[in-house]
Amino acid sequence: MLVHQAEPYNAESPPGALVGSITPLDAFYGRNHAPIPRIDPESWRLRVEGLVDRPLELSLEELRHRFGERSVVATLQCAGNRRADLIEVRDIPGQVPWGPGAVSTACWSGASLADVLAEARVRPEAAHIAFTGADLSQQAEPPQPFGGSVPVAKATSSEVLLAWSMNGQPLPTAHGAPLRVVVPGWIGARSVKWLQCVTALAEPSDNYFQSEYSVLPPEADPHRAKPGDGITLGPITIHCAILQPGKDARLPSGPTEITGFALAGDNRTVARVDVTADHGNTWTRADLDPPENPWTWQHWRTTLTLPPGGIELIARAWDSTAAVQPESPATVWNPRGYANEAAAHLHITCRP
Ligand code: MTE
Ligand code: MO
Repeated sequence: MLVHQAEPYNAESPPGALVGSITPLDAFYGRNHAPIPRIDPESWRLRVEGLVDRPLELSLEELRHRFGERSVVATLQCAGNRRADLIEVRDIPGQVPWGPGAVSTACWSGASLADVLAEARVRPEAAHIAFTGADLSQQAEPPQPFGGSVPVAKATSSEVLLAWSMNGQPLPTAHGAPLRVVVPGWIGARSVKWLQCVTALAEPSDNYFQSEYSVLPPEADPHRAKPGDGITLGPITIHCAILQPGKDARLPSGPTEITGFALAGDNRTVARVDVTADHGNTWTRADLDPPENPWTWQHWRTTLTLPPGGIELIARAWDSTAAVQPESPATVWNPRGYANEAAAHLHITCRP
């Protein structure tokens, strides 16, 4: 792991860990805003409340027995992934300088959130479902538990889980045990770990982190921004990464295999990935693995014949709505350094 911070623990997956369809538990990235809370799974209860006709309080055993287990393979990606490329455009103080490894894929298992909400009978005036974790973050003033919300339509989609298991193992403490939300296709921040409370609301969550995860205009001062000043992040957008060759690799010129993955946003699929080694004069279409589902990365590969010298490889992905990644991180720079959706760039050197 590439550890950015020991406490709270923030570490990205090394590139070699992202080549498989599923990321092993010990290589799955970790993103935390506070120390990992201590929870006794025996006395822990999930509360479901707010604009519901039947508030619930459920133990893990009750959740398992009343709702049964579903599994969904889904990629989680932090909205701060690839902030390092934005920092090269202009500094972003006080934020984790993530490289391209704040993204991983797991097979999540747990109860369908839709089933739990149906049991609680969400009232028609509820428009958002908020999640609150058990960890207290000092980043908020005064300190607050981590939380956020998604609209009712997303919360009641079949892919949204209250997960107690990851890759067939009990959910690790670092990833939210005893229970976490998994919101496939949305920024990682909405997949709240150490879940305590699910609340049906008329408005989005007023948790600090709901509005912190937003794109501010370039001239804004992030320390003075108020909720509503930015574009609140939700569904992720089309993204891709180059996995092979590695950054700054030195290799022989000639036919060279280039590999990577692409990830589409909520309910979209990856339509195409193109790669260039000549600044976009010619693009080669990569071979793309078929999608597992709309919420999981798709690996791709192609072979380019590379000349000797310094080379910049660029890969760009298109989604099923024909949205394409913008060329440069400068286009999308923002004061908190979120949602860097620019095309993947990588420098390598080829020997004659
Ligand atoms: N949930 C809680 N309770 N506390 C957190 O700090 N971080 C969020 C989300 N859920 C966070 C949380 C963010 S920003 C991301 S990207 C994902 O968890 C990361 O999940 P992981 O650590 O399991 O990879
Ligand atoms: Mo995140």
